[in-house]
Order: sequence, then structure tokens, then C-alpha cells
Amino acid sequence: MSHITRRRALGIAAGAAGAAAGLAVAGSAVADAPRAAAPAAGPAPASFDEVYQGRRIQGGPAHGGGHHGGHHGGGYSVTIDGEELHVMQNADGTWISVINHYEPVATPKSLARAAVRELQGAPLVPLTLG
Ligand SMILES: [Cu+2]
Repeated sequence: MSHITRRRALGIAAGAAGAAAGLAVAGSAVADAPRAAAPAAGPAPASFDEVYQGRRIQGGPAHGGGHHGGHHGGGYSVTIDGEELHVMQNADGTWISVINHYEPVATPKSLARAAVRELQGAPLVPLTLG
């Protein structure tokens, strides 16, 4: 009698452990999902090419060439008069540049325009890292 009870207890314990392991696996799968999706978060920003306040601003997917190679900014590159503007996309999808670090804007085009306003006609000096 007590034998059966003991076996059942063990069975229940084993079942609980199995369920816990299952939860752990499910939990890690859930934890991995946002990380895997992060680089592609949101639609890619549109390319642009326009003259704004007398400056040529261009943006589009980085072609891997430049000194950045798209290591940040989600593979998107922005130039002002052909000089690369160092841009970064925040986790919330907004954009900042080396010139507009504390003024996040919604799109790379807005960012380029803000940088042009900030430069007030000065040439964009390529950022030297290190
Ligand atoms: Cu960089």
C-alpha cells in the first residue's frame, strides 16, 4: 500500500521535473527570439538624395565600403556633400549622429537635415576613431 503511494509520489516528482525542464527550454526560446529579431527591427528606412540648404544629403543602405562598413546604423549610411556622417540607430528606432547626439530623430533623412542645420555651412569632418 505504502509502496504504491511512494511510487506515485516519485512519478509525480519526475513529472514535475520534466515539466520544469520543458518550461526552461520554452523560456530560453522566448528569450532568444527578440535578440534574433533585433537587427531587423522595423522597416528599413527609405533612401534619399536631395539638396538641403545648399548641401547634398544622401542616405541609403551601406554598401560595406566606407570606413564604417555599416557596423552600426543598421547598415545604413548617410553622407553630407559626399562625406560620411556617423549615424546610429537607437533601440527604439530613432536615429542620432555624431553631430546630433542628444536629439534623436525619426528618420535618417531628418537626421541629415538636422546635421546640415547644425553645421551651418561648415564642412563635415570625417570622424577619426582612435
Ligand atoms: Cu562607427
